[in-house]
Amino acid sequence: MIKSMRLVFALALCCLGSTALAKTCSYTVEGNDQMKFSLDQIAVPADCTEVDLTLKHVGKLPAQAMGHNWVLTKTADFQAVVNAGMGAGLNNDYLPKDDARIIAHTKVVGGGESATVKFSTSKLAKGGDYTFFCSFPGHYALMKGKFTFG
Ligand code: CU1
Repeated sequence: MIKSMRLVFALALCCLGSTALAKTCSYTVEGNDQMKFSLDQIAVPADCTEVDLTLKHVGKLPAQAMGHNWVLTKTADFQAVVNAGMGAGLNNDYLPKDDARIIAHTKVVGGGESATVKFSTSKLAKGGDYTFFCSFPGHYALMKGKFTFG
């Protein structure tokens, strides 16, 4: 009896421990018809193991005219990814295909729609310099912000 109690205790310790290690941190960013994001900065604490990011288009215009996505790259890669995505078209979310510089991205959404992306923070360096932006042609000038981890 005591042996089996010990086993249960050991199991509880094991599993409580592992859930405490996994931590999803959720963020919601709104985009509107004025080509603006609701946040210009996202600071993810070091204990987050996963980021769950939802982009909500609170405007009314369709994706063809005022589509928005949420894209994350290193700040050093941001301009090159914007340039490479410009001609990629709406069907490719205005992003170069299978580009390793893109850490995470949502699809392009229009007014009233939303999209979510989840990604592991193991892809991020603590103290790294990241930029999030919308890759719809021309939007990055206004729709961008600073993203930090740790
Ligand atoms: Cu946009």
